[in-house]
Amino acid sequence: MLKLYHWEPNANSGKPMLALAEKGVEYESHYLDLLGFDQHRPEYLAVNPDGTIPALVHEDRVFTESTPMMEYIDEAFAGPALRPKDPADRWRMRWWMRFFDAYFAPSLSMIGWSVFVGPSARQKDPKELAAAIERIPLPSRRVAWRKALFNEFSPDELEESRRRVQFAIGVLEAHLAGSPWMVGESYSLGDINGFNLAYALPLSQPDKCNDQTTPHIMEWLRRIYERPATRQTWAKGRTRLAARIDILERA
Ligand SMILES: N[C@@H](CCC(=O)N[C@@H](CS)C(=O)NCC(=O)O)C(=O)O
Repeated sequence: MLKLYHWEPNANSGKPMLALAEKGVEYESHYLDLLGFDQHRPEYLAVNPDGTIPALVHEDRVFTESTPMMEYIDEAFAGPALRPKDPADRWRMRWWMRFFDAYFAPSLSMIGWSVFVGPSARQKDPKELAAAIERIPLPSRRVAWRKALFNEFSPDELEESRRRVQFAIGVLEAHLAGSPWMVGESYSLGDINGFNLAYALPLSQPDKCNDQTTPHIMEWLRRIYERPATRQTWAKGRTRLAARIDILERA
């Protein structure tokens, strides 16, 4: 049986969820509450010792890292192809995915952790929080949690993230003005990757992403939102994070 350990359909967890839905592949869903630190519990560390989400288990092998995980899903299962055949187009798709993962995501994530994850998790008992931080296996994630929980992102760091988000939105808008999808004429993992990052931009960055300033991004987001696989995937969301997708409903 195929198992996916995931949180909300959002960012990294949403990538394999959406890829599996597009291919029509059934899986056993294991929802982990990221804000409840389920990802650091021993049961999950036995699956992914890094304590990060998502993780896919197929035929007793564990797959981590959401972007190569999507490539595995596309390759290993039947269903519509989610990668272009042409080698240059495939390179271009990976180029976009690298841009999303290495440049856009960390900046957007820092803003998200400072305005959503930190304040939401801070509601818990401070002793419980300190113990939860101690259980985090990866030092880099421990630092990220500490910064979010104790509001330690510096104004300079946040400003630089906002600048990068603005830059990335500009790059995306310029590209989509000349192309319906991230690569060529068909929907691919590049779009799935970008959508998971960008679906809530009109809500989280309303001054930077809106119908007037970025009409091509808005149209691309709405087209992806209207796909049955996207509807089905976001219906699995349990919190107001995933519910933000309603912003893409056409008036
Ligand atoms: N590069 C990894 C990143 C995984 C990751 O950091 N996931 C976040 C959620 S989007 C996480 O598990 N955070 C929980 C934590 O750090 O405790 C991937 O793409 O799968």
